Amino acid sequence: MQPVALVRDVPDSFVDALVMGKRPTIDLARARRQHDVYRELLALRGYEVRVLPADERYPDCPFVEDVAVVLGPAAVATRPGASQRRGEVAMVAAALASLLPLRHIEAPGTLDGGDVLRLGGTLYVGRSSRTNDAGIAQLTRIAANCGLAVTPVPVRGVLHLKSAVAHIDEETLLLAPQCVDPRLFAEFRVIEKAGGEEHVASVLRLGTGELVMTSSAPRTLQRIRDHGWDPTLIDSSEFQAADGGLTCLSVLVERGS
Ligand code: CIR
Repeated sequence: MQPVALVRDVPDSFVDALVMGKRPTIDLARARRQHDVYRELLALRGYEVRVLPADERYPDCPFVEDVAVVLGPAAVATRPGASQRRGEVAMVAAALASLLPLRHIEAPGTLDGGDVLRLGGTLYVGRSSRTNDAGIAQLTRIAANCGLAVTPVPVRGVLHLKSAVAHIDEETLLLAPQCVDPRLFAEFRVIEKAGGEEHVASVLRLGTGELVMTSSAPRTLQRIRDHGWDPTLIDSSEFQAADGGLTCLSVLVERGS
């Protein structure tokens, strides 16, 4: 069956998206063009792209990854750590419920999908400013029913675990050692993000194994190429300005996996 990619349109209010540092100027038209390219690429790679409508009340709504996590046989509707984002969950959860049985993270738990990195049978879960211990404990129980273990990972200096660590292949990760302790990933080969590119080097691994990478991290790209991969490059500058990586713009449901 065809894999599905859920994405969500960019609202006009995206210019007011949450940011960790100083407020950047976001070019809305450019953000929408970049979002179109991202969607087209997923469609070209075989995904049925389902586009959910934007909601002006939620500037960050294109970052669908944070509100839902797919665990194979089930999906989890999260409870985002930023209270302003909790209203984003319902629409994405409804779209996912037509595809997979749905579980929910409940108060006082908080969990952002950007903190959940699945590597084989383990979910590495960032303990970040957005994801708390109660959220991790709830996810651990849900994951156990899907045959998955959970390893918490303290995260510093970036928003989410997946801002710091990306899945390259079964043995290899791209990682920013300033942001997470590489010893927690000792069984993997680690490519380090180049200094100064920690926030902009972002990689999305598709179900086919193909890599898609931001075009704004040339030194990190060279390191990845040196290891034999040739990622497809994509410009996501306006989403990076709002602290988003490439994974955050979609929820991928890989069929039959
Ligand atoms: C936020 O602060 O929640 C958004 N501006 C960025 C979310 C990015 N999410 C992600 O990388 N998974």
